Amino acid sequence: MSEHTRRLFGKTLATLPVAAALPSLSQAQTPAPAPRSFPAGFKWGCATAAYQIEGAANEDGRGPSVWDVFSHTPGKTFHGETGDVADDSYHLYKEDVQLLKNLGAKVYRMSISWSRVFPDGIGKPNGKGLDYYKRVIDELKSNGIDPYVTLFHWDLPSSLPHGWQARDTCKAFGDYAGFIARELSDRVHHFFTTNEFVCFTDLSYKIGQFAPGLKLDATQVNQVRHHGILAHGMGVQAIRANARPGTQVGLAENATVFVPVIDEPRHVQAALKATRDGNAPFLTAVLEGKYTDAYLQREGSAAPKVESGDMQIIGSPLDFVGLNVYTPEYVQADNSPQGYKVLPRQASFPHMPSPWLFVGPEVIYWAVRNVSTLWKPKELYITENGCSADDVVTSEGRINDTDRVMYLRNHLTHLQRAASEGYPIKGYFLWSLLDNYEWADGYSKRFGIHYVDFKTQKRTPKLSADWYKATIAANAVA
Ligand code: PNW
Repeated sequence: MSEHTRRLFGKTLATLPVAAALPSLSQAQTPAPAPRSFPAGFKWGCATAAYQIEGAANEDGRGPSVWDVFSHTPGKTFHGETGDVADDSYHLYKEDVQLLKNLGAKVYRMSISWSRVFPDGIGKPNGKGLDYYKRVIDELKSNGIDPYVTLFHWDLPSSLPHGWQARDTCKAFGDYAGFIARELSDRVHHFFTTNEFVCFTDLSYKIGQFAPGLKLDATQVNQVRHHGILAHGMGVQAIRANARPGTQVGLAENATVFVPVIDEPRHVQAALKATRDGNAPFLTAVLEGKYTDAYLQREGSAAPKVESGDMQIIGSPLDFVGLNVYTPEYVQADNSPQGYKVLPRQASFPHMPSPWLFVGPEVIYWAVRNVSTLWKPKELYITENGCSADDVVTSEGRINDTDRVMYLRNHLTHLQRAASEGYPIKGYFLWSLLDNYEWADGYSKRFGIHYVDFKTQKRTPKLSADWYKATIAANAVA
């Protein structure tokens, strides 16, 4: 607003008698607001991952993971920051369980550090590592919180030769998954095999932005991708073979979400086609038990080497699908052979401080709808959703993260739409319970609804924690 307008308005408003300008509040007739309610029994929780919160990198026999090696390699992470200490949740886990309890959360998505339990990835388990997870899980349960456990959230034991380039790593993952299922399925009823294929394959072996930081060619990258989904399948089978009856198994996947530019049948169809194509190496293969012809044709001689029986393992039936939802792609039907075009984002498209985190809250509705329409999963969870924000501590010690509240409120409004239309969405895990080690961004990006002072490890609820608590209490968007 111009200085002139500001002065004019400032003056006008200041000189107007308030009572004359506004009807009295008690006289105002406003319609009753419709509550944006979720189905009864909807599960509200938060998510974290081992390497991002635990710290205690060298304690009680934990072996190194590729993230220890990568973060300690100069130039790989923001200011060379590592997860050596992170949130020190290894020691402060009881405090963290209380944060969840204060929110009213009934579920918590956490991950197990593979190399804490198997320091060498395979071979002899480390009892002290396993005992830590038993302590955390028992603490959660005695506070009325159900643990949902991710087996692999990127912290691959670094002693496994050639990492995900090696087929043997899939077998090692299956053995580890079977062991955990045997040991923990008395107290854990929901397991996720892997988290976000594209991050531990493409970002790690093609772009080099994540551990182990390699830049391989297309043939090698496709093989790494194949090993990622094969490990998932072997994990599903190992859990089923070793867990107590009734144990539920799924995965947490950040499928690329295509939003139709206009909600009209031809663009909606285009979004479905793009969803299948755009996720062909990962979720499409897992839920269809095969690679699409289009993917195999596109990759040609670089297509993955598939052994007999692989696709059946990869397509092992799941009890639920977990979707990590952050950012939309916009798609438009056209007359090209593939039938659609993915539109580039304008420079002005809004994003959060993480440069990749473009904001389009309808993404969560279309994530649920596209996946449900294409593959009809029995149950769906949002296994991650949330955002970074440039949090500031006020002189009163408050963090008024209105931007994060805006982000969350809008996403949950669109998730409520999906639930009210009848899609089988069972729960929501907010990323994240607390500020933590944001991978290559180190501690420079805060995703928590609890602020962490990384010098003192003090946790402080942000405004977004108050908002989430109200939402959980009402079982409706607050
Ligand atoms: C997810 N991208 O990662 C992970 O599961 C979490 O561990 C992570 O902290 C959270 O989202 C926030 O980043 C992603 O570049 C990392 O598009 C990067 C991207 C997407 C997801």
